[in-house]
Amino acid sequence: MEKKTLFINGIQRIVIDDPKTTLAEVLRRQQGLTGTKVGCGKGECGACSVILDGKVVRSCVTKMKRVHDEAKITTIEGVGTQDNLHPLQLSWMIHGAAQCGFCTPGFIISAKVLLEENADPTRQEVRDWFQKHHNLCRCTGYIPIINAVMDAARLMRGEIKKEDLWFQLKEGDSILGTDFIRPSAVAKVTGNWEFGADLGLKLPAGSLHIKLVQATVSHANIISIDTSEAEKMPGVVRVLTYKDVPGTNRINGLAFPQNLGDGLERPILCDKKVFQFGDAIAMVLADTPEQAEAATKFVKVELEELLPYMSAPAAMADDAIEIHPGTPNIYFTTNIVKGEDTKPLMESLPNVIEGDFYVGRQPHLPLEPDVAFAYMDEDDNLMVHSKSIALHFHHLMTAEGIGVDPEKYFIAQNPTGGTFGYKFSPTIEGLIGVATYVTKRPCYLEFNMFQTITYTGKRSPFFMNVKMGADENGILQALEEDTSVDHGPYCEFGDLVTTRAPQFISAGYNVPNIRGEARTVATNHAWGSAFRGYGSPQSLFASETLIDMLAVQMGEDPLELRYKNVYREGDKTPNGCSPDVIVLPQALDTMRPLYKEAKVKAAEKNKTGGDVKYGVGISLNIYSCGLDGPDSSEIWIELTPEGVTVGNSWEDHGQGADMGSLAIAYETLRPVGFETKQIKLVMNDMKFTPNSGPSGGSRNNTITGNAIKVGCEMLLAAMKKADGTYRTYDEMVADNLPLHYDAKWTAPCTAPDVETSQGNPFPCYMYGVLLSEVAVDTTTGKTQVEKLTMVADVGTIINKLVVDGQLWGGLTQGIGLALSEDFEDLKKNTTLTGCGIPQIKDVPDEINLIYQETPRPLGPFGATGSGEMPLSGPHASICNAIFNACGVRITHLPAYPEKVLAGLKALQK
Ligand code: MCN
Ligand code: FES
Ligand code: FES
Repeated sequence: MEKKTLFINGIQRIVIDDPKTTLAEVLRRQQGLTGTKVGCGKGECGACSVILDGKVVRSCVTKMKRVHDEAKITTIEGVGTQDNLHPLQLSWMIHGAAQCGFCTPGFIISAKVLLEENADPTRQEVRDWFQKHHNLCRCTGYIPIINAVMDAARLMRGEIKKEDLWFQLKEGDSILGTDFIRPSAVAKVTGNWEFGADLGLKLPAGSLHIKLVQATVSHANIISIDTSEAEKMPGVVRVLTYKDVPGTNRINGLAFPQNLGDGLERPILCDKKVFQFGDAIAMVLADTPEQAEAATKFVKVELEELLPYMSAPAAMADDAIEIHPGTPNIYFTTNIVKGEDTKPLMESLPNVIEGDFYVGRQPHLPLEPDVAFAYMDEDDNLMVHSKSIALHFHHLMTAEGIGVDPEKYFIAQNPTGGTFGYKFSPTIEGLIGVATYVTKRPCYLEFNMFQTITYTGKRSPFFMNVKMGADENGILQALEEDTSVDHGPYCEFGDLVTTRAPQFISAGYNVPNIRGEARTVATNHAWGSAFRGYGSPQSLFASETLIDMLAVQMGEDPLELRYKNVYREGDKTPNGCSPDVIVLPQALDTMRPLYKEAKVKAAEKNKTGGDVKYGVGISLNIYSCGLDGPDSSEIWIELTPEGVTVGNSWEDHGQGADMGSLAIAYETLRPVGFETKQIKLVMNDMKFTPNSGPSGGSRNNTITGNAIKVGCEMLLAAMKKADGTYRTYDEMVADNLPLHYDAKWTAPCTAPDVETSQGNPFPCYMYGVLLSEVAVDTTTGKTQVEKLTMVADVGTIINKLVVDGQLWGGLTQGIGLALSEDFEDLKKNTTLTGCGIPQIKDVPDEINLIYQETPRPLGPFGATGSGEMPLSGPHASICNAIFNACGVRITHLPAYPEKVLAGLKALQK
């Protein structure tokens, strides 16, 4: 141990530290300065950046022995406060640059030093700075962050004033489509938005720390588990195995009736088998995390290793054993039967094209690692706080497994640093629930980044074969498709994602006749969980690449061939229903001149010769809003002396559930004239908030938005007097009228039939057309996306800052999906960079968004969703641009440089 005097945020502090510990640990644990976040813990993400003697350092890799006596340290808490914000913090709020907010303190700290060194940076200098200082963001696509720095610099140089930038709502005016700042922004930019790990440090004394004993192989029989040595280790309170679980020890995967398994194959703690790398075998509960970690090494697990099946084709092989004995590895099948038999048609059509496509196990890579804590409350209820984005689903899926009375069990969502869908599945809830329920003590469990990457769900790889047939005019007539979905060992929502193949292969086009099959396959690779787009990025990759290939084969322009075939009045989706609105011809019309201009620009650049080839590509982007069929959401609203309180479980990944709830309530209540500050939100604690459904399927703006609207309208109806004016709170009380209203909205939809995929599953869809401009270095095979332009139609925009951010962020994840992201190699793909997360230099500074706001008949104020559409097709557009640049057709993602190089070599032969 050593004693130092440090000046932290200008205040002299005596610090006693272990020189081997990190600055992040000292700041967070010893100083309580939890504004500094720890993401990767390995110097890769910059979330933990602080200023040490005038320089930006990553505190998670800065050992205290490098922090000298009298060092000056600035953390986010020292940059500005809620009442005295630094221009960077102001500008971050103004630009919506904090979505989940996990990267925000690190970025602001980093930018502060940049502006101290260079008061007037160019955009490129800002980008270079963040690249050099390893600042990563998974939510925003970096654009609003650069915008925020540029405007902060102008504010600091005195060229503009806050009032020039800050959107001020004139109370009573419509809030729709404005840059109103989300309620959580100020806490995020000041470091006061407390994530699970921050709250975990503030749990009461006597709380237990959990560390897991995890499988390091992918498939094995468990012979024995011996915890006796571990139990004797210092500080250890309990070592729990499956034998200690009071309940069934099974996660309920909510299997479809047609699923050949019972959906109960996933254990909370492994009992008979290990099904994948990272499976939890035992939990060590100790007084400190270090003691728990040390004891995990003393749990002896004897295994009989089995051959792992690491892909769908491997698990489908004739000689493959059943991963879950008694359930075939192919455990769910769905078909599509639309129109006439396609076989004779295909034979008669003049333009037929076929291809095999693969979209892999894209990792979600939120910067916040998975984390949860739990406690028994004063009424003996089990209270779990996690990153859940599906509170009521997770309750249903884990109560029996834990063995807790469902009436005495509640889940709340902590402020969450991004999930991108992985938290649609329970990850940690069963484990923390068991630990707390058994010990009756508060328990805390955090994963590090390695565990988060290797032991949470991933995008389900789709292996697709698709054949498309068009008549002599290029009008699509027939489609045949075959899809195998690798869903890892656990079935939850695997059947559902499989239905997305028939729903989204060829989405956007009127194809009158379709036949095909899709199946879900159990494997021993990472279990499949929802990932933004949920099956549409896989499906659209096949159809958006194939239509490009068809255009080339027919000598047609790819945009024009699409134009001929996109939905028009009277056309039907692959599900056989009418599209909600017709918007794609208009979007393509808007795109056409930009596309032509981009083609001319690329041709000009290519004329100069050289190793770098330039190209442009197009894709449709489409996704649905809602869970298939009569999806519903419940909310409540209450009139209070101060205004109204709205309660819902619109879980917030970081997308802006607070903003959506506030805006829709404010807008509906405008006849009464509540100010925004009179609308209080109570969100995401199922003890107090009703079942609004999960934050998946881009459903909440539509489904929960409608429920909020219905609730507000019920209140308005009650408040309305005969003369058309509205009762006050006091008048409502005097007239003995109810103040509290429970509301529900249900989509008027029917789930598709599993045998035919025909139905009308969704109330609305989101549409976009994306133009990608790329440069391919033919000596290295490396692709750089130089510019993206999207014409987007998400209906009426509820909040412009939020929607811009959703699109920029989603498109950037599409760049990752196209070029670099994967979780395949269990040795290499285990860090953020090892998984290919896009850094600022991988993302173009020009991502232009053009909106077409076609009102949706079933959306609140005509809005639909926005979250997932931007990740449905960008990889297809980028790969089409690679083909346009250099002739290499990428059909199996990612388009790693070596793959492009191999393609170039093959072309030369
Ligand atoms: N919105 C709007 N106007 C519209 C449409 C949407 O202002 N016309 C706003 C909504 O109010 C909401 C946001 O856009 O704040 C997204 O709305 P919606 O598409 O309905 O999606 P959900 O709120 O249900 O959020 C889930 C969606 C999904 S499924 C994933 S995955 C996802 C996403 O949102 N993960 C995210 N966006 C994310 N953004 C961040 N930063 N982090 C994630 O993990
Ligand atoms: Fe320190 Fe990622 S760089 S947490
Ligand atoms: Fe940057 Fe979420 S806002 S990681």
